[in-house]
Amino acid sequence: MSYVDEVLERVIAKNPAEPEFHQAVKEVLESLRPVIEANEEKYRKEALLERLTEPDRQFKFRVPWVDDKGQVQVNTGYRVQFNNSIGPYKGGLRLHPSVNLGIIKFLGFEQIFKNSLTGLPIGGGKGGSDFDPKGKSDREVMAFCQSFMTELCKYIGADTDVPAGDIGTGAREIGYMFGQYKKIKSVYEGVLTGKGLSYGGSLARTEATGYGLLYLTEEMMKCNGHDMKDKVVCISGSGNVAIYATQKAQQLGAKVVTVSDSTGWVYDSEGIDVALLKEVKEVKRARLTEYAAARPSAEYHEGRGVWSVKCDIALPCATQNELLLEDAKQLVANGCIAVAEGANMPTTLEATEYLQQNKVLFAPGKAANAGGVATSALEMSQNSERLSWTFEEVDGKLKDIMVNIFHNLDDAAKRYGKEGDYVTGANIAGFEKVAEAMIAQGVC
Ligand code: NDP
Ligand code: 2IT
Repeated sequence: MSYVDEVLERVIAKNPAEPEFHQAVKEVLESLRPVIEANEEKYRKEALLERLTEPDRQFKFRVPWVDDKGQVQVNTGYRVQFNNSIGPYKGGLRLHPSVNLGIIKFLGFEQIFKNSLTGLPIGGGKGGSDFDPKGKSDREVMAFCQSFMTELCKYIGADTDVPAGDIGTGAREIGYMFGQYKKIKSVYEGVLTGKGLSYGGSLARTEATGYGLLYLTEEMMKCNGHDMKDKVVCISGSGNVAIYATQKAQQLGAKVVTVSDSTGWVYDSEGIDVALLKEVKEVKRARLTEYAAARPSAEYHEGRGVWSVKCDIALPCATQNELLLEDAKQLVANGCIAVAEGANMPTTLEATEYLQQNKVLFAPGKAANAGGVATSALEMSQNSERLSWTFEEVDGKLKDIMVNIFHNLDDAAKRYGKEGDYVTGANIAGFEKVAEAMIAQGVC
């Protein structure tokens, strides 16, 4: 049996009931086959893939907090420190009722390669909880965040492990967590990124994932003979990534006609009104029905359906496995040119394969959404030198990083005879640096 197949079998057997983790490992290892085969003896002897697929360590802990009625609630917290061979663990904290260990492991595993692709010194980690911030008062969210950080603070630090936002964790949650870390540890350090601007946050971090997604998409389009002007774009999600992807797509001359949330989606024939979307989602924390009610050109639909709308570019920006094979078929039938993943693993393996077979340009999340964590690393740099850079400076660096990522994965794909296969390119380019560092550092 090939080394890749052996390790895949072992991962599935050792990590039962973690389908998202299996899916993420399968995608990476399958596309690394040419590199692994070229170095099989060495990598086997080093047990490189066994080490890469086993987290350095993982924490699971109780998070008790008191709700507004005086009732004690209990959630489960997680932090998986996956691989720190190229820098301190870095990755977000997801707060969503669906969170379990397998989901955090898939996200942490993806983060290793994503962070490597940024070219910055950051390792891979991820955390979160099954706490649902939706419908909770600010006080309840604060109570949860303080309890969560009371335990998490034992394992993190500015040079050890630096968490940030993800689904359900935005500026409010990061603020409460930072306050609690500082209170317990008595250290003022850049232990979290995505902080508010008044206490060490970086300009452009809020926009970074969505903006970065468009910088990479624009470069991919350009290198394949297309531009962004007047392109019709379908976006899913209506959170941090979706909002700023919409904004940048419009700045580049495209027209974004959809956004969605977990209950429904909006089609806006005039193009999404970003100011209204921000008001509904960032200020009121309301449902998309409120957007549709305030906008005559918008239709609201219950359930899923974003990928049925005819578009040139599709940008899934909500969550994992939200773009299925049937959606991929619909996109191809509608003449879609490009799909770029703002979310982590939003496209299933079958859907990705179908899109690639049908010549749709496909940018995987670990490359396309790396702008968020890259700008987090820029926030860490600013915290270390106790300075803050201008919006233009950070945004300029972000754009350079995203353009570089695209060319690195394009070159890696070409080196292995897989021109245009950006999934393979991203996995190879991300893996090479981590593998080299792991081998150089010996058995650890
Ligand atoms: P937010 O919490 O700000 O927004 C998430 C959006 O996705 C909301 O519109 C939410 O709808 C929707 N959503 C979440 N879960 C589901 C679900 N199970 N089914 C349907 N819709 C869902 O998160 P972000 O925008 O930060 O994150 C979106 C994606 O981007 C995630 O995959 C995340 O891992 C990834 N990402 C985020 C980065 C960042 O910097 N924030 C960086 C890189 C990747 P509702 O409000 O109804 O729940
Ligand atoms: O998935 C991701 O890259 C993030 N949620 C951002 C992580 C970070 O450390 O900024």
